[in-house]
Amino acid sequence: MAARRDRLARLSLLGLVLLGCVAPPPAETPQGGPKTPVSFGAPSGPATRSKLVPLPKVLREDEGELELSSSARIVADSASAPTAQQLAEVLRRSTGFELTVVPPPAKAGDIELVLAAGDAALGDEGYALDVSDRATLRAAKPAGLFYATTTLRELLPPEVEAASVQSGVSWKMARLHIEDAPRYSWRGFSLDVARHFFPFEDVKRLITLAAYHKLNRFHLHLTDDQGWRIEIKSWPKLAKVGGASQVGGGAGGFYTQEQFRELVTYADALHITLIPEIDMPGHVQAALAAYGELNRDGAAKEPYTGTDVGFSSLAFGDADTTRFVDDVLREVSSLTTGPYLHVGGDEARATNVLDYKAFLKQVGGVVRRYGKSPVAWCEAGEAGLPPGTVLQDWRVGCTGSATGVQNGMRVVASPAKQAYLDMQYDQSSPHGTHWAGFVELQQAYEWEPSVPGVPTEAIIGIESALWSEHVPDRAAADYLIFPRLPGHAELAWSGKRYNFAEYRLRLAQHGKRLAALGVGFYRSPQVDW
Ligand code: TNX
Repeated sequence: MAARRDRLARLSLLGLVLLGCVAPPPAETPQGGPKTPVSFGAPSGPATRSKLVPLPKVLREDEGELELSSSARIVADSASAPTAQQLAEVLRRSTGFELTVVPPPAKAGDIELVLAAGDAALGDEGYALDVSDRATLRAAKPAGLFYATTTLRELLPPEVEAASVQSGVSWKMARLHIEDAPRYSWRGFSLDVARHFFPFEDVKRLITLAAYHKLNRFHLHLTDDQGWRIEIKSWPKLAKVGGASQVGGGAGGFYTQEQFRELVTYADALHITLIPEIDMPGHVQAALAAYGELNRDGAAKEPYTGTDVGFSSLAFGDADTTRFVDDVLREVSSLTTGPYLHVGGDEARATNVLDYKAFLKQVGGVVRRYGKSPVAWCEAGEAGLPPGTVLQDWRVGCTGSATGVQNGMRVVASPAKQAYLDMQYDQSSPHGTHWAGFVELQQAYEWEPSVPGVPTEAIIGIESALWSEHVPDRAAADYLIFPRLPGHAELAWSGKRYNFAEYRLRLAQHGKRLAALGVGFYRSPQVDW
């Protein structure tokens, strides 16, 4: 009966698809909509539209083109010079042009970057981009100017993203006017480096790719049962012992504080706030394995290399544990420039409910004392964390979000059925898992952030998450992250919701850019690549 209903639902969905209007997939269909690609012709609107992910708010195309030539310069005053240098670096690699950064005035054929406080209406992250006899990028703030440069890159042929000089490409873009600003202030991606360790260079590369998609939060899940990945000077065995394991028994690894600071600086330059997560009071076996004194019986636990969750817990009320929490949060707070510290709080099944609430309330105070604002998984919304705490809502029925919002917290949507990048696309995906279902591109794209009991104004954004129990390395990560992440980025950035039938055509173009960037993405059958 249920199977028949499901078939009927799919047939009527296919009917709508053939009529050219795609309804969102039924809420309870976990399989991601139709598998067979359907052709729809070119996306409506100007040709440039097909090149852009995420789509800007306003796009008007004019007659004619501007060709970037070897005599072009990047014109910037001192305030916009850092952004100009970043753009020059990208464009030089593939065009081979000199693209010197020079002060104003600009002339025909140049790229001109203007930071103008008078453009305050563009907001902190908005920008305007005009292509006429030159390209002019304007913003009120450096972040906006940076996003203008990512859009400019999309106007040029995909080869612009290549790491080496591309010969025989004419670097033309249409004359046009774009005005743009993001829908959400929180456009996040999270990477679990605890279950499988990802080397420093891999993390940097993913920060670069997140910034390219106009994301502005990069959350590192640094600690879990299987590994502790950040050096803590006052508790050195956390990284040395707790970091020497991972799922499946590999060597693991950790970041020194110096490396972590370098990641923070690197992300800052790309207008991304790095958010470290120290998951507590559950997900702590690696810490319990590093230090006997964190265990009630004084004996260090065995390292854990499996994939279960919810079995470990800190020992409450113990002086060593209190000192551990304080030391760790103090040291980690000192490493970031951003305001957030993620304290986890998920799946604490081995912790008694009253202890859980009291503990997280105390942790919230410690985070505040060290000048940061907590982020926590939605369960922690019940725990009396301070107002302003950001709750990350990940599962259906997590009532903590609604409670938290009543107490002045805000919510970021990370629904597993759409935003968990460790979910397989289908049965044949070589990596990932499927506890929340299979998540094909359409399902990852066509949804609206909403959390029961939470008013839409309290939802400040979305965050995609790559958990890594079943993601052993960078190639597997690329495959699962891309191309679902660009869809999430559009959802987070673009004010209006577009349908998959149109998006898939733009994504096919975007795939060429991902390929030029060296991303080994999944070539979903839902897109004609
Ligand atoms: C749930 S989401 C978890 C993680 C797992 C993930 C696997 C959340 C807050 N907890 O511990 O890695 O599922 O998909």
